[in-house]
Amino acid sequence: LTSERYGVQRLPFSHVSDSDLAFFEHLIPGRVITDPDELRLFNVDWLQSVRGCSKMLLRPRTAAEVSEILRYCNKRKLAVNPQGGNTGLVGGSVPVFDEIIISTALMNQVISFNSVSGLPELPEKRAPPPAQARWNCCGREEEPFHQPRSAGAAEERSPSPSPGPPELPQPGRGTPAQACRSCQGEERLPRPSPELPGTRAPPPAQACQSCRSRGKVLADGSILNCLASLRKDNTGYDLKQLFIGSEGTLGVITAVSILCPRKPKSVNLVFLGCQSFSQVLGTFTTCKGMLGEILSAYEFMDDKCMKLVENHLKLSKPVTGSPFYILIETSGSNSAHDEEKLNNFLEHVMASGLVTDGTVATEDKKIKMLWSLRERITEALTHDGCVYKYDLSLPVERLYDLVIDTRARLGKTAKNVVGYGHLGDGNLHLNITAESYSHSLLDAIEPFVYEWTAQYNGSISAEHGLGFKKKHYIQYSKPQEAVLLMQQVKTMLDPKGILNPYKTLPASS
Ligand code: 2HG
Ligand code: ZN
Repeated sequence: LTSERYGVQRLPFSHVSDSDLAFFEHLIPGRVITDPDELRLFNVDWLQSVRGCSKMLLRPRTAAEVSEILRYCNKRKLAVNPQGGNTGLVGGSVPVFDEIIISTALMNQVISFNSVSGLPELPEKRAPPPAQARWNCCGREEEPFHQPRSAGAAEERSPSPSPGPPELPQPGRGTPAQACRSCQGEERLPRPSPELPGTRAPPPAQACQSCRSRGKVLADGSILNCLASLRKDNTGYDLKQLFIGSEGTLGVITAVSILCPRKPKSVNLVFLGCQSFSQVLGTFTTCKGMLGEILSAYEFMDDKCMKLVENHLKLSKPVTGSPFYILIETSGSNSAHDEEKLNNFLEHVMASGLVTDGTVATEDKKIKMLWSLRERITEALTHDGCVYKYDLSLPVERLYDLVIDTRARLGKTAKNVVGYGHLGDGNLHLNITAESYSHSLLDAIEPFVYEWTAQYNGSISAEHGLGFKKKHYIQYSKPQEAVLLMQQVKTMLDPKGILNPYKTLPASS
């Protein structure tokens, strides 16, 4: 159990009683789960690294039901754990103790889509007003998760999600945590515009424009509807942004809308090998200069993580013998133009010695195969033992130094220390594996990694959030005044602290 491993004390919330059960069964008949076998899956995170002991899972379908649930829980002082796809990587998506899990899995309907604006329509125009999640563009063809296929996809809207495991936006805590990761630079968003640094993620400012969480239910059950289907709306404070990234600690998001760019007509992918990290950086600079407006992803991987993908998942890479690999994606509307640009770029980087070897993919099948080498690293890591994950924002020129220093510091106490990530965003995924969990290994890694990051004014969580595992380290990335303000906001919106307790913020003193 998480609470035992990390020595956490349960806060004085009420325990679920028979009359609570009767209330919920009356409210959402057939959608209250208490069977321990069924609950097991929802109590454990995707990485199987944290585990709670909730005895009840609720599956609302509408914002009105979520509202009734929260109103009741708030009155009774019952703690809740809003859960989206349960794909978080920092222990935020599962209960720590016996919090009631509110799953948004059934709130997965696409409500509407406006093919002219690329925006969803306001549900108020429809009767009765639906209170569901609104998806417009998520989901590449092969997306393995249970996201609804979007109206946007049908309309040839841009598929968005890119590298990495789960963590697709899903309302619930989800949106706060997961979609929100997306909104703040995570990679699974539609790419709204060119001149994109390095991943399929829009730069934060644009990303925030792309994801609009619309319906939220607050701790006391009140429903907050903010306009979401407008491109521009600068009226008052941007409340939606407050909820994005709040990991279900401020409210439950019941509907989201995501701006959908059109699906690009021409997509190319190249997989390259480099002899050093400085060549990876040199290639990146050249790439921005030569591919400019059609560059849609720039990912890097070290050879150690590629080995894990090969050994554990039996995937083979088309280029071998390099300590670093790069994936570059272009997306545009004219294949002849894009291919010409790409060929010029490739000739240049090969001739200048920045890149030693490479392969190009223009067909879907090969593109998917190449992407899987990058997207399945997280999965490969889970087969390597116990994984310690770090998701850092760093000045791009220092990015890989942290991997080297961590490797040197841990020596043989770690099985593998690997680095990969969204180089264009300055986002490193540092992962350390060991045969089993060990407190002493954790002590050797933390706070070392956080101190290292803070000395370069980096962020200790670029896209994954703080959840349960990182909340005590927020001060490495935020000043005390900011943390205090966040705590005050939390207290104002959730005075009894029932929403996803033990997560995101350290307890206020
Ligand atoms: C990715 O980019 C995800 O693949 C997961 O953000 C990163 O597993 C990780 O560390
Ligand atoms: Zn990532």
